[in-house]
Amino acid sequence: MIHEKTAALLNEQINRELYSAYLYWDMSHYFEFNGLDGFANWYMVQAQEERDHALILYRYLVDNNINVELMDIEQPNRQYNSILDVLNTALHHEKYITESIEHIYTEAFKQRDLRTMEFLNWFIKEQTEEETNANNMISKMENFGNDSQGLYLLNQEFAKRQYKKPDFE
Ligand code: OFO
Repeated sequence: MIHEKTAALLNEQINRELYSAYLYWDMSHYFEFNGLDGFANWYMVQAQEERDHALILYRYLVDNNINVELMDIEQPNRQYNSILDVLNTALHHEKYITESIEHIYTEAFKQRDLRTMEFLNWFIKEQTEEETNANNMISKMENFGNDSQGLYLLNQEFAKRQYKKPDFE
């Protein structure tokens, strides 16, 4: 039995994941408009993954007979002043999402809700990957992105990212 407080937090997390999708879609658009189609691809794939995260949460709640409420999705902030500004915003956002997941886990733990704790383990692992990816993007940009040739190569690298369904069982 999922406690109503935990259910409400999971419901809110659907919205946070959809906002993540919206945020990365907006970042993709920023790069599209600045001639960096590889970066744009990387963030569009990320947006697709975030939508999947929302769907995984949705399915968990519905399968546990919880009535889901889909909420308004906030408009993302579009005022980026550099590539690094976008990449740092992404890292900052992922840290916020990690805290949010950990908060839900803590609530589930308080309620002795082993099922939800087990469910959230996947998200906890995923957040490590999300933060690592965001950190790597920043390091690569700082190390190699300062001249046009380096930026060109990074753009080519990021163009290779392909969407794949999450390995959630
Ligand atoms: Fe859903 O992990 Fe990023 O936000």
